[in-house]
Amino acid sequence: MSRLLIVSNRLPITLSQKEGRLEVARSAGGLATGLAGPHERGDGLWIGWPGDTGDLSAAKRADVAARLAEMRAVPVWLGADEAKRFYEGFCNSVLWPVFHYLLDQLPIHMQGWASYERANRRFADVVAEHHRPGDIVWVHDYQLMLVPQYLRERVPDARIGYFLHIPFPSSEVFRTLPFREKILEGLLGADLIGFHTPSYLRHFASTLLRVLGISPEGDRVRVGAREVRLDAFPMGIDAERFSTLADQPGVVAEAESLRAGADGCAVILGVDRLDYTKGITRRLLSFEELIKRYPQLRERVRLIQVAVPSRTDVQAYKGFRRELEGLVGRLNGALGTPRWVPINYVYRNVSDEELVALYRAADVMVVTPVRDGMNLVAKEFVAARPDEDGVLVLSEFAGAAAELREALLVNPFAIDQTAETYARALALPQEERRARMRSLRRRVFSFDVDWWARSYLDALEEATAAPAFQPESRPEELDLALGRMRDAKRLVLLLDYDGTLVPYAPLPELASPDAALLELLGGLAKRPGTTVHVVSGRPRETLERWLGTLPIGLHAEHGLWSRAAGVSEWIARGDAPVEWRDRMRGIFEQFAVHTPGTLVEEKTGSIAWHYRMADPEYGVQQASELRLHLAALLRQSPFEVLVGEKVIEVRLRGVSKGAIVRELPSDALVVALGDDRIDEELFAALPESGIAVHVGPAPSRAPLRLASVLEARRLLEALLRRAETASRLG
Ligand code: GDG
Repeated sequence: MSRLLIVSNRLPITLSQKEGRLEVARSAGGLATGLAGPHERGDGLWIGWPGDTGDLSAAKRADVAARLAEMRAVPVWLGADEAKRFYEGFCNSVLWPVFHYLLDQLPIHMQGWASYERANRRFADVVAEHHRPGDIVWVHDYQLMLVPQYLRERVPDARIGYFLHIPFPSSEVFRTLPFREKILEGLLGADLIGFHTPSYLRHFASTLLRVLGISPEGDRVRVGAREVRLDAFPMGIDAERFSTLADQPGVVAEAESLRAGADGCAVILGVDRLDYTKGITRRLLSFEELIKRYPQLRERVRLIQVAVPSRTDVQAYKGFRRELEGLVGRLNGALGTPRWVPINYVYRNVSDEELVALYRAADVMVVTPVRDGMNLVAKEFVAARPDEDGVLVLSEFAGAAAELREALLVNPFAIDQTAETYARALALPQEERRARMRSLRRRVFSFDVDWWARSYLDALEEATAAPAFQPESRPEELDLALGRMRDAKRLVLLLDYDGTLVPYAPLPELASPDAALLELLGGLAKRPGTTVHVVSGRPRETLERWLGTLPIGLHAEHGLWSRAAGVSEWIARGDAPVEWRDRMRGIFEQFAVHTPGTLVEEKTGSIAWHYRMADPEYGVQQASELRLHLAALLRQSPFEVLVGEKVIEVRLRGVSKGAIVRELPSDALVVALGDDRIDEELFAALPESGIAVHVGPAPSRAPLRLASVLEARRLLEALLRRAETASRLG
């Protein structure tokens, strides 16, 4: 079985000083319990920051590392200042608010990016030091989004999974981050990227398209020659543990005592880290509204709000705490009576037993974050109710709402409606409470944390079992092909233009050849026994203007027109009927008008609609619409539809790049280079002895593959030099 290396910002271990000695203890959190099993199995490791240990001496560090090693934990040491800039400065002051849609919490100057990069680099280095071939690496959360890429750079064939515990926001919000491209590239180093919900996955996919121009296909994205899978894995809890704890006599007694202490009041409970994402302010205001609307509830209901201290050094959290405590005071003053304190506010950590007793004592549990990746508290409440009673009021904006549909769902921003939902929850008949709770419990027990870890790791195993995409050709393979080209008495080069000899430009007319390319093509044409052809989808005029003075064959409009080397006359392979062309033009122009940023290009034998500059998502949508429309329309016509790289083209049937191959001398070695779907026609038409070379990451039938235009040019340049091997091409 493969060894599992878990990587998270914090180790699941607490270090503390006792009488001058460092104590090391396991901590409980959701991730720690959930991954304890997989961590124990095999001889896996857990790699992470051991927490703020001050600046330890080298000897003390070695001592701590040895004690951690007994627990299979590996520390990543970060200097105290560096850790502060990285964790408090960047992770919690910049990434946290952006990913939770709270841009008003952002400092004007987003500081700490360099520390974030350095800390991520440090984590990746430690992982790489411990990595053995075959290991599975599972990286967690927003603090470590660059680790997959950095680790991939150090260990190219590592098997890397990543899981995001917080929401992935809409691209409209994500793209406010100045380092947005780098973050996405960091994540794409992984083989599998997991999210809590399908909607975060959807946001991520659309962000990839909008920010990096990469379009995911179904559940996968192609990145160079690699494939990255995307999927949703809603995290669960250790439901059995919470349920058992809730039935312990001590906990049952504590729950009863809490109820007795409530003086006959119904108990509404909130438990959260003190964080501005958890919706505590609006929750309190909804409670105020409840009392105002239903005065009969005065002295009959109480809100217990546990706020657990969190990120106390971060400025926004200090301010939030002051604001919240002011509000609790104001509301208790305004609503309370001499016999009744409506809001019981507790600011401290509680033990597991206290927590579960609170869950058990509550009539209504209010989990109303304004945004939350999942929210485990909601699931814990359900698990802690073996009595099948209690009502869960849950925010639509918590990831948990995607699963816990039997809760009373609320929009926490709608304060009046939330107040009404509280009233409804308090009045819910027992039968309905039971029916809802039973169903919730089934779900929380079936999809628990073990299920989560297992399903993620199974998917990661599968994703990394075999490379699904053709990798770039190895230097030895290229050397072999180069050798054959050098030895050939007659060599014919068929070269696609855009995406093969020059990179794509936003406007077709901007992709003119540079001096180096003209020199390269000229040089190849002069090479003994060599004939060069540029085979493009472009119109004759453009090819003539850009390449017309070179002694090479030119083929325009995907082979409709050809002009032999040194000849000025173009020969056509077909004729487009006028009435059809007018109809096509009408349709294409309509799409261009309704899709901003697109344009129609008219050639003699074809019409093309380019959508490279359109809104990426809308462009793809419109393109598929246009394709469907054309496919139906052209069934009985002399035209056919071609789907290219951000272009849809209608051309005369029977015209193809492949037609050119049939006219070549049979004793020549034919080598074709292309990047586009249309070039596959060329590859398919090559004689058996021919060599097809695909440029770029798209799937292709070509047995040889180069990463980019740069590599393609290097291969051709090597032909001009004797005896140079591909291993030295760069
Ligand atoms: C992030 C995402 C996502 C808290 N205080 C005490 C205590 N806790 C325990 C709770 C619960 C956990 O901490 C909090 O988990 P949440 O899911 O509610 O929220 P975050 O801490 O924000 O966690 C979140 C999660 O990652 C997992 O992916 O769900 O959306 O933000 O388990 O019980 N437990 C005890 N005393 C406390 O004082 N015993």
